[in-house]
Amino acid sequence: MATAELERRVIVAQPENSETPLRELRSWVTPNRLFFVRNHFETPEIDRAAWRLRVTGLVERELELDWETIATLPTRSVFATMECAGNGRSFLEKPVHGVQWGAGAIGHAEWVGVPLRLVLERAGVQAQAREAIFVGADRGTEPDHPEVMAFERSLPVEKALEDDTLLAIEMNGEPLTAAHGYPVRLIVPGWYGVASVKWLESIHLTDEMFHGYYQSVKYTVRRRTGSGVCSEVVGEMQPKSEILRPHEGERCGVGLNRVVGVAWAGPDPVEAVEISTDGGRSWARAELTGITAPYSWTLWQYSWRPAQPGPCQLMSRAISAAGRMQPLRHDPLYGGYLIHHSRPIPVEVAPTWSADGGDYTDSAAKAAFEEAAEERSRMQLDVEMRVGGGLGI
Ligand SMILES: Nc1nc2c(c(=O)[nH]1)N[C@H]1C(S)=C(S)[C@@H](COP(=O)(O)O)O[C@H]1N2
Ligand SMILES: [Mo]
Repeated sequence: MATAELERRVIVAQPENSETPLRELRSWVTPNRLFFVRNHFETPEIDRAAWRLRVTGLVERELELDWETIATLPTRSVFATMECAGNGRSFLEKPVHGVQWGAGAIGHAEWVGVPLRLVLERAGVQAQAREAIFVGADRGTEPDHPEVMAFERSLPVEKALEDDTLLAIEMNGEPLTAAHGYPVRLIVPGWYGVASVKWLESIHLTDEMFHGYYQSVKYTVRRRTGSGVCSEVVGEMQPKSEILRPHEGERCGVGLNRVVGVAWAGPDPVEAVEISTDGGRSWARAELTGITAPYSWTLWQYSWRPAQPGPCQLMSRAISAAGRMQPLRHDPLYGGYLIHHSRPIPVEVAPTWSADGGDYTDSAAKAAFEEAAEERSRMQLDVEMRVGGGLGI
């Protein structure tokens, strides 16, 4: 399929909540116009000439910076995968409230921006500051919050000061689009997308814990601790993988089939991907076919040669460099977030080898096809690599 025909898959039209067309992806980097959009409110219209970024609260000097001032500061490039914490919600056995995402609330991009640290150092963060609150320009209400509010999230000051926490101005070499946070958005690599506040307008330093709507009523999970269960704000992305092809219900054949997908592990590089073709009973290693780096998803493939026709359940699981493994079940304490368990993809293995839907019995044609399939699996990634200053690539 030609990339030009692809579009984001709309889940909610207004405000836009749309998915990356994951099944059709062919590239390591997700093109901007296909990159998923998660909006809580309508997209604000921002005039860059009038736009200012304010830094207030526990700082030596409050700042009001215009676009030109920010754009002349040194920049840094970080490749990072961004996933919405609610990605995959529609696959939960028990329906949970919220946007009913399929698998595509995720994308991978090169973010170029000014390290937030440079701006915070200009302001001079006071020693007692514990959190930085980030405020977006979008405003609206929620059913259980009828008063108009801004989209606000906080980070611990230490996280805000990390080199790779960016005030991003470019995405894949282009200025941010309105949908993705023009003119400036926060990027917190390795964390669920909710941390990366779009249309950033102000940053407020405080010595208190921030309990805004999007990190108390929404975007929190419960977690088991030694003594019970505690509530936690959604932060780092969990290890996860997706089978991109074959698609659910697709007809495969006895013989060579190429299973391809992506895997990611938040701040960790992916160490390995395992595949099961029997619904999770046995597992084999897939081949990582692309770059493995902190923050970035990794492409993988598996040459699958089923000997018998019949229905099959394909599953994949990611293992991070820190040894974290994607689980087989959703943790009910996570509710509608952190949905990162392996999901079986049912496919049908046809009795004869087939390509593009036709059945072939000619063994020379079959051998040529298998050779071409092997060849394709060695193909270069279709992105020009530029290695930037970030910890990720
Ligand atoms: N101002 C603002 N920032 C926001 C949001 C929002 O609704 N408003 N959504 C957040 C969520 S939940 C996600 S997953 C990411 C999505 O970023 P994207 O739309 O560029 O893919 O933006 C985050 N930043
Ligand atoms: Mo999200």
